Amino acid sequence: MRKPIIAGNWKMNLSLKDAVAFAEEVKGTVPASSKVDAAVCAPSVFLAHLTEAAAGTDLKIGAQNMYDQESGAYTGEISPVMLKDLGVTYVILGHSERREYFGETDAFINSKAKKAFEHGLVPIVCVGETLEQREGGQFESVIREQTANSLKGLTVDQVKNLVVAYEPVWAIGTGKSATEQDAQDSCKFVRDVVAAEFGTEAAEAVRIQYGGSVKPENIKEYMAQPDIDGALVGGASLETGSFLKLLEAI
Ligand code: G2H
Repeated sequence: MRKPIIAGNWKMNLSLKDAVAFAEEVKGTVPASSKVDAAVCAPSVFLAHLTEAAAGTDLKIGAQNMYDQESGAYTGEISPVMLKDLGVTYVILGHSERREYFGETDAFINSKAKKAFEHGLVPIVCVGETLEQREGGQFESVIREQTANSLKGLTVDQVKNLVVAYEPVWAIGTGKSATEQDAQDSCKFVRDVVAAEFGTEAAEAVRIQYGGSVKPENIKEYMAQPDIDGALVGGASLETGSFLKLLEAI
């Protein structure tokens, strides 16, 4: 049985004061990590404060990005060593906003995923098609390529331990969520690609999240699907009440 994982993706939102207050408020209330993995992926400038606030609790902290080098002349970048040093657990890689606005490629995301593992971070690797690609019948080729290329060269054990977030770009922040059947079919397709590339053992173990306008009102339907193991949640993870409701629905 795969353990569910609910991760908030705060994107570029909240103030430091709000972020710390959030962690203080939810850290004692999140369900036990034996039942569900609960995390918030925060802007990097909040991470040190959040890992300190949530230390020793079942609320885990994630970053939203990292660079694929340990250190050096990379102005403005953040290394996996730094994230690990702060007590960060997860790192989102290849979110569609990074692919779209910052030109991130599968090869770059793949390089980051390898570095994340080298330093003991758990990558949440994002894949997803645009509306144009879906309507143009390219769903399968796009998702196959993104999944296979982003995970290329990882070991079976690494694949078993990472998280893939399937997020259709047309459902992100738009309020237009995929139907639970569409989300299930897409997550199943991702799992089939993992099986083809890494074998059935890896495919059975890898956790696949659905993301895109998930909220307390619709999370139960998604979580009831056999190939959906959790959710990557943007807007609905910004307030403690709704974040806790998402977890209670598991
Ligand atoms: C998709 C998701 C979080 P939202 O980007 O990764 O955001 O839930 O606001 O659609």
